[in-house]
Amino acid sequence: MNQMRAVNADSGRIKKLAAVEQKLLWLAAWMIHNANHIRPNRDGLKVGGHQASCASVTSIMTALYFDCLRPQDRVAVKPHAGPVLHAINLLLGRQTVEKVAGLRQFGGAQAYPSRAKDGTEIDFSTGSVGLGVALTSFASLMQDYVRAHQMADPAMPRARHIAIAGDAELDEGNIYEALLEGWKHDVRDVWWVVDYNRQRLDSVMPDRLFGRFEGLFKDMGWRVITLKYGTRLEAAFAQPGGAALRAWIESCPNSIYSALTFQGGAAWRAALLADLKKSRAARAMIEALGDDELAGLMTNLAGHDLATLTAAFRDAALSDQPTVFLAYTIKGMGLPFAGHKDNHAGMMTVDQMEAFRVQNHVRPGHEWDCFEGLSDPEAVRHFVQSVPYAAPLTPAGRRLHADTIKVPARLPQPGIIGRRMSTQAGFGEILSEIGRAQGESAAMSARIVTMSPDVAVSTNLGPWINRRGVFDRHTRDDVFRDGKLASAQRWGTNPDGQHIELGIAEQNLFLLLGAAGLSHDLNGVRLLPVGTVYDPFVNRGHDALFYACYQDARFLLISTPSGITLAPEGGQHQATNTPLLAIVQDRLASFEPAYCDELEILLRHAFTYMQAPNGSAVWLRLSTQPLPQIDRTLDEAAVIAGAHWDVPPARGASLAILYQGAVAGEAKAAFAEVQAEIPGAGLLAVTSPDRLYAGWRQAQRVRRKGGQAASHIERLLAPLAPGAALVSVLDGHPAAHAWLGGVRGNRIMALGPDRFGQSGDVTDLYREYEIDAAAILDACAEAILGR
Ligand SMILES: Cc1ncc(C[n+]2csc(CCOP(=O)(O)OP(=O)(O)O)c2C)c(N)n1
Ligand SMILES: [Mg+2]
Repeated sequence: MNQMRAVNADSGRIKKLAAVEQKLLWLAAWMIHNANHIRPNRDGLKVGGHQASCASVTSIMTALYFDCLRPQDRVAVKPHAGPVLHAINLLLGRQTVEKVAGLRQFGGAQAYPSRAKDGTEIDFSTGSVGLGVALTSFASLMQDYVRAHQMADPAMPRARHIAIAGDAELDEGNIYEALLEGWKHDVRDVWWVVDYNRQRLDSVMPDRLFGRFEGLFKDMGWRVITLKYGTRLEAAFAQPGGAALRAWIESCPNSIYSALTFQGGAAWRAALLADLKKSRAARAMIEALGDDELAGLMTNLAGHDLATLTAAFRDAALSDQPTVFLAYTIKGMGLPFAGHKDNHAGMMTVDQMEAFRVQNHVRPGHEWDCFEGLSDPEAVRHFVQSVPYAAPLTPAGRRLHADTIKVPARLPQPGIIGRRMSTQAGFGEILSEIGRAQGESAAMSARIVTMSPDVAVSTNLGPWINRRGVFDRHTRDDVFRDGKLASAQRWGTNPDGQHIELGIAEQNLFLLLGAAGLSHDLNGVRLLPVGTVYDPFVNRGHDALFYACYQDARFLLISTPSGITLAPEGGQHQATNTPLLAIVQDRLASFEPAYCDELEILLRHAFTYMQAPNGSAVWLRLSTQPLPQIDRTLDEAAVIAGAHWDVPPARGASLAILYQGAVAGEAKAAFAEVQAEIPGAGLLAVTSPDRLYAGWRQAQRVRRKGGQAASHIERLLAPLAPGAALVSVLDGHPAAHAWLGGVRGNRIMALGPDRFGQSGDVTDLYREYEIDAAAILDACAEAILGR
């Protein structure tokens, strides 16, 4: 009796889920249709959207959001299923009709889920395929980190981190880099649910890929759950003739299966009857079905079977082992182009949409009504409101609150003044001092978490790590230390450690920085993540850096050593483009100090700015070039705003030399000579072309709107004579400075390497790439003479 009741309750639940699934399929398709065919289109450009990709994953998302997910779970949804996610939030009352009717429109719901633009219901932005998937693994690692450090609210249950992935995302290499790194860190509470429709953008995938994934994931300690056939197909397989039917479908190539799905019942019948001549029972089974029933049976894959999906998710939820679900689906399921190989950007025509509307019992004018066309709308509404995920995580949405961490008025200072020292060494020493966790910096010290892709030692993190330890959920011994073998590094791991050591894959660094930099929102725990990487290899992880910034993750990136100053290492290690990346990257404030007193100011600023609601992530480009550290008093606000006068120009001066970073010595040497000829000349230390440029643009905007504003760089250059010459130099592409001539109409000679570097010593390379004192003097002469 009890069992009967349970079965009935379960079939009631599946029916309601099916109603929700029907509404999500309709709403997502309508959202895209509305954007493309109903809304006025001013410019005639294609709006776009992915009805087939949405339909492919609708059952999976129904089963997850309306059966399995708990409020604390965090989900990255494949980008082109954005409309399904918007529709889910609409059903849950967390999204407005106005926004979804404005899909892909300015101010409307975003094409791909966006934390920053769609608001607090989005856990992870997605768009560049593969990155969102991998991010879930790193977010889970960070959850373990804050829990191991007892920083998280103990009343908050552990979240599961779920990626709903397209199968083509598994072609992205960053997935496998993340898998390997996740294995090393023994990640848990991660699910990747793969919408296994065997279709990517261009075509159907080759059959040879089948079976590859399972082995790969298993090798990395993952549980692999293949969800292939739905309940109806499984039942058919159990009937007489079922074995032959199963054998047929198992050996059917993807392309033929897709084509038959598109063609429908009659085509299925013809193909099956032709191939199953020898199995009378199978033929009888097929002949007993009408065309629609046969098509329904043959496309009853597990990824569209709510009973199979929910049972699998419920079962898997009993363990925290990382789990991949390979859920077989059909791209475009339930829509006229289901299975067609060209359906990725395919869209229902106006006539097809009209037929779909009738099929869904949606009255004209009621297209956006969430429960329109259902046989028992009130029961479904009630069901939707009662599922676990419908309970709000916080009254304010899915972002948790974290207090800011106090940054001391001064960072602990190792004795820097009077030494010859590089900014990279200064960084290592200051961080090491912070690592003593004494006095005012103790609170901040506890929240810093460092990470590095196998360059922790060579970027001077070593002393910090020796103080604070390497993080791992499991305590592991340091064989060298315990064997009393001499080593400067103490690398035993334990759950209290504050450095996360990564393998060499730079994308993983930026994904981890991205995850750690969202910890305040995701875990309610403010962290101060610091990542170090060789400056040229920012390029290697650039997409993931872009991605982390797009999510508004907050972290401090230290790229060092940088430029051709890394002289003997040669060209591949000498990036000149990074100062330009630093300018153009939104939500990343970038600096390049020359001296350690500037560095101290900027580090302090970074720890503050990355916590500020209107702040951002911060990037410091450092160098191994030792410079004499002088005793002076700096204008901190100017250092942070991007430049300060080492030697202010006389009013009406005809020349200023500007320098950035490691070439300070060359600029100063040249300036000493220039001063003899032009006593009023100025010497400007540029700490951030990025901030200068942003400030200049901002002032322009204010002025354009009729306001009054002068940016920092405009004020700095104001004393110079109109048309005064500027000569600028940095160890990076000179275009980073060339724009400075436009601020007040100065003639500028911008120096910096603009070709690949090569091995050499600093003297030879600075000469060759024309950033030594002689080159600066030549440029001064040229600028003044106007030649
Ligand atoms: C890094 C990156 N490259 C290319 C694209 C363009 N793109 C968007 S979706 C897609 C194919 C996706 O196929 P799949 O993941 O299998 O999803 P499906 O639509 O089949 O569900 C491509 C190539 C992208 N968004 N990101
Ligand atoms: Mg696909």
